[in-house]
Amino acid sequence: MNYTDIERQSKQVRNLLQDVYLRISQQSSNNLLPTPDASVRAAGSLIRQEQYDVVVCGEVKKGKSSFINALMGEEILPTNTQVATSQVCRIINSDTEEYNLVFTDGTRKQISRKELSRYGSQVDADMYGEPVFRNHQLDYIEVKHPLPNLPKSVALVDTPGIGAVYAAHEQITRNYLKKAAAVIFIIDPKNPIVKAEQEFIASALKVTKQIMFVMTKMDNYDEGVIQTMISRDMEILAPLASQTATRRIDILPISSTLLFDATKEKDELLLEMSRFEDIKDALLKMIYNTLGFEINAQVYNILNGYNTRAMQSLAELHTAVTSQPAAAKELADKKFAKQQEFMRDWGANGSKIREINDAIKQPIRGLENEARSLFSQTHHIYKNMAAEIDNLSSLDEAKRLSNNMSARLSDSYGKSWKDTIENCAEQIESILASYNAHLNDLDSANARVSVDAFSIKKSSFAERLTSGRNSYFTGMFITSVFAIPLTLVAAPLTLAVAAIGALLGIGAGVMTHRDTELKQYKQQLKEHLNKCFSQIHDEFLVKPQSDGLTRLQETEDDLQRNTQKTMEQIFEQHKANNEKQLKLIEEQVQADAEKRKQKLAEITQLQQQWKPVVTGLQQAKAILSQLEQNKAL
Ligand SMILES: Nc1nc2c(ncn2[C@@H]2O[C@H](COP(=O)(O)OP(=O)(O)OP(=O)(O)O)[C@@H](O)[C@H]2O)c(=O)[nH]1
Ligand SMILES: [Mg+2]
Repeated sequence: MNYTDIERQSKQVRNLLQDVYLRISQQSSNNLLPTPDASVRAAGSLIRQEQYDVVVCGEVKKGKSSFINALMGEEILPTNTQVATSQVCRIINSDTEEYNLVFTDGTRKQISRKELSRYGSQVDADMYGEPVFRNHQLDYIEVKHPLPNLPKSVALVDTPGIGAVYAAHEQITRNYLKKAAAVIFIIDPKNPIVKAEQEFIASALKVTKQIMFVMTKMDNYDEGVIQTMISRDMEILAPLASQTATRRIDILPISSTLLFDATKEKDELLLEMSRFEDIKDALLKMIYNTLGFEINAQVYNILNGYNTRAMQSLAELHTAVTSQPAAAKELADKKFAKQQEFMRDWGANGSKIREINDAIKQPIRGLENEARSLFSQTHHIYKNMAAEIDNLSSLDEAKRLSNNMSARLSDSYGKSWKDTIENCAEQIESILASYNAHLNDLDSANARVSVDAFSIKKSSFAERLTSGRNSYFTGMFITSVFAIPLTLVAAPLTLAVAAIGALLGIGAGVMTHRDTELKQYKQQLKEHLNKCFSQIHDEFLVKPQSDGLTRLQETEDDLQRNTQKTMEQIFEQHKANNEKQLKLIEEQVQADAEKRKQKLAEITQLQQQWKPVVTGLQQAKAILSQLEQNKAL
């Protein structure tokens, strides 16, 4: 299937699902229907999302930034023969040009194109010192610029190279990777793929199955060399093939240098020589597979799940209204028994709740281990700073470091601490998400009434979609579903980060004796580093706060409490929906003929109104089936 077909179909499914979502949300307060849960709202925001990130990654110096520049036809992103990219740059396909720093708290600051390298280039950082943001943490740099070959719904993301030179770079990239809808992995013909690259690719595949491989710098090598290297790399990557969406590993060669000139000059011959056409085809196919299939399928599953529950509720009520009072009573009794069973298993102290509480212990333990490693002298933040002090070669450098060391340490520890908490929260959220999904299934199973003719039965297709769901989307979906653990955790986090700043005495002149020898300077810097370190260590791991707990314990406590609260909310919502349905049926046992007639009219009318939801879902499913069948083509 060619990508224009995929594009057309993916738009069709998206429109259908947007319409279905709209209809469901219009009925969301209808008393005859179950209240849609948070996952339905999450599906709504997923289907309305305008932009999805295609993340470009690879080892240092393979040509990631050059490839993106070539797509833009302009030298926008910093490139160099030395390590160039130090921050994530998110390129939004836009008709107008604009450059912004985006901070983790969502605030942003516009910068000029010239300033881009000051904030995003390691070469500049090494020369002028790392940029320091007081009270802010840089999340990424946003570049708005035309990307003539790509759809508007795609943001291309340039990342710092993986590899051991700058440990912080790999962390930045790994963090951003979690948001990837698809990945372009850049390699070059110089050496075969190394172990670190294989490991990175394996972890990328856990985020998304949508991955493609591009080999840059082909203008520097003979065709024979390129083909040999491609075969060699394909051999190395072969064990990972089954985990990709296409179940194949293809490596496509390109010359970014030629593509750059081709885009800039709009030169067809150069374009052909750059070999971009093959890449463009594969890239667009991957993008539309992601947008058309993966994302839509995710949304379809959630909306279809709600539709099934709604239809079953209506069918059950229909039975209660049209059957004899005795039969209706039997139905009500059965439903009541199910409800009791549900309360026993899932209510406070129920066996299921105990299971979840046990499952949650593991990420909490992980948080503890990570915190202990972060606040230790073997962590790269401490080790790198100590090495930087050792390597200082002039008084000027030493002074510069004394000026920004505290702020940089505060930034690094703050960021890593935030990552640690977020990692833990993500794991808990995914446990809670499966809990919620399980309860949704249980609700449907509770309604053991023959399902109305126009409801979609759960098919093996739907099951396949669910099991194929990748963790990134689940992650995104659960973040919006269970926002509570994250928001409440944010409070001790901000405090903690502010505390780091205060402890490190930002602004307090560390170096006062301007004429002291470099050696003495170094010693003072080391002492300061050690003092800062032990204070941070004690603050988080040793010193009790006003509530008698350390900051780490407070955080664990918060996470546990919020998890509990979220579980209660999920439970209450399901309980309320069950009770609502039970009440509706019980009313019918008591109701006289006239009231029942009215109710029947109401139900029939709603079933009529609901039909477009069902047909919309059916049509979406038919197109999704086709998209799925053609995925590997
Ligand atoms: N001849 C040739 N040189 C290339 C090509 N792509 C990249 N380069 C060169 O390779 C070097 C590294 O390119 P970058 O784009 O900075 O690589 P990167 O992967 O972004 O590097 P980091 O951000 O530091 O990890 C630069 O000197 C580029 O000019 C290409 O297709 N052909
Ligand atoms: Mg780069």
